[in-house]
Amino acid sequence: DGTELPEIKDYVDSLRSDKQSDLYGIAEGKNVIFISAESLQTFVINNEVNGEEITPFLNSLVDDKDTYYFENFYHQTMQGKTSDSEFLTANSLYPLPRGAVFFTHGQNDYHALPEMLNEEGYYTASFHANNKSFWNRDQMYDSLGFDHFYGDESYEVTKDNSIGWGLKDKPFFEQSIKYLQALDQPFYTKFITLTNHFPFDLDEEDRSIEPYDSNSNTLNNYFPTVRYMDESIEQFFNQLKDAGLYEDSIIIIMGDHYGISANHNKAMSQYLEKEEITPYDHIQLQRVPFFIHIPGSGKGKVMSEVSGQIDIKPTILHLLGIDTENDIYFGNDLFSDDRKGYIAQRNGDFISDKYISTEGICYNRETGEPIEEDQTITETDTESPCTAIEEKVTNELGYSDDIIYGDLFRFVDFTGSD
Ligand code: GP9
Ligand code: MN
Repeated sequence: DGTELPEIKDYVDSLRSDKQSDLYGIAEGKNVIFISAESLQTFVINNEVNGEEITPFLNSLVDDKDTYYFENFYHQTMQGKTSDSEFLTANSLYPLPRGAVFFTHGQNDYHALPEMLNEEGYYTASFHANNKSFWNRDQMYDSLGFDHFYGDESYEVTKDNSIGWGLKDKPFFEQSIKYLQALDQPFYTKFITLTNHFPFDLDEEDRSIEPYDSNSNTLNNYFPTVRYMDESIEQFFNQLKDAGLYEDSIIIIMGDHYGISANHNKAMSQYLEKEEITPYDHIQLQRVPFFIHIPGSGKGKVMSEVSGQIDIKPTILHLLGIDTENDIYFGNDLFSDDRKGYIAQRNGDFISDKYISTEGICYNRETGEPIEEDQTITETDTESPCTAIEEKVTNELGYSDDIIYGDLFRFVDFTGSD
């Protein structure tokens, strides 16, 4: 019956400040084009394979004066993979510890980003050239407030223009433009890429760089498909310019989750020239790129703050100048000075400004040294400095689960007249 709600509301209110950031409203009334980049991890950014740049276009965005790039941004997904990243992005709630919330709680009441934008006069749509019922998207998208879902039946998919999971990214973006041009503005649109998906199959003709050479074909083939996706995104930027949609839009790019699992640690350590992949390294490999591109803003920079997918909803709303005072969510506006300072992983691990906690060990985030062995930290006499954050993380994950399992938003009046 929602008796837990006041306690949860108090908690989420304590996570944020009343003061809006300097960028509040900078993109008011603009279209939002959100690109979910399949399996894109941060370790490929500004990196090379066989002496070749892997992501030349994304690298150029890192240095672009209109782009904010978050170099310490973490995915927070579990078994629901892409769908978990969609859930985090839309709701700033955590996915579930088991299964995919898209399947298990697709009919809950949510107060999601598409629905909120809808109320502000935005048209909202998702584009993804896969079967609409995959991950139960057709049902969940209704619950999240999307006006329309352009699934595989909206695309011309042939043997020639598809590989692996379906339509290749370049024809996907190419064929999407006509739909985008026809939408009422302002719009919020999400594009989910597909080619850079395990097992990273790619036609010879689409391969601009050669695979890596290690005992893992997965890692080896990852690099050419990442490059293909990079090129498809560059092409999309140009198509948006040609279509006259670029100037009035902000473009956001996010890696959805890791592409290279811990099964490939040996090859990964070879590639990264490390003796081994430690639990600390493993957490650092959960970083995925996050870009906010605001044409004409001129103030872009590399942001080093610890951040994650939980932060996307409040960040977008604040950029658009939409107040979130009565909303219930667990992230922060990434441009606010007053943030939580930690990112929770679904299994209770976390990354804070100073520490990384995983497998019960507390590491210095900067050095990667376990705290007990780190002479520079002195406040460890009685308990690990990770303990206090651990408690908050457990608490917070529990509140989020309560909301989902209890379908608690049924009982909330988000208009603020409480
Ligand atoms: C499927 C695509 C990939 O439609 O989003 O899903 P994933 O396996 O990455 O969750
Ligand atoms: Mn995915």
